[in-house]
Amino acid sequence: MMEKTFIMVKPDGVQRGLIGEIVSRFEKKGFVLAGAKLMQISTELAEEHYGEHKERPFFGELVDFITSGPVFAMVWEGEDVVKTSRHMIGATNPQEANPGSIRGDYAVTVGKNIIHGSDSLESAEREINLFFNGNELVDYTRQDKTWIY
Ligand code: RTP
Ligand code: MG
Repeated sequence: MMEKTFIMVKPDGVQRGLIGEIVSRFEKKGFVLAGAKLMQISTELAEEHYGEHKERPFFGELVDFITSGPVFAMVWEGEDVVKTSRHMIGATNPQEANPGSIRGDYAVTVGKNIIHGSDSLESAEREINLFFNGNELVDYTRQDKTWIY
């Protein structure tokens, strides 16, 4: 099923120069970039985005971290992209993330795990609407589509 998901390079990934590497992985996989922007997240947006974790002990740190520097927000499109991108990202705790996954290859601690990806279709829709206006997303066909599907 063709889906869209929200992917974000977190402030640690931006500072460590990993935007290009992460874009490259999704691009080479065959997913289609529908929108992207470098931005500074406000506290309000951070609290809304991570609202499901409001009661968790790490919520304050999580909001402080995600607002501590610019992030690179993206929308990627493709068949089963929500689930597949979670595999590409790897386990939340990089200690458990498989080598070959983004967190497995580049991150060490759970608090600085480089990248965010929506965990379900519903989250993807919610997060895309939270971070992007409709006119910031582009609908087009990649020339290699018939070699991927
Ligand atoms: P994300 O939402 O950032 O993509 O990460 P995720 O789905 O893999 O994990 P989630 O459970 O949604 O947790 C969100 C972020 O909170 C931080 N966290 N810290 N100290 C802790 O035990 C702890 N647990 C989670 C992580 O940075 C995680 O990405
Ligand atoms: Mg999550």
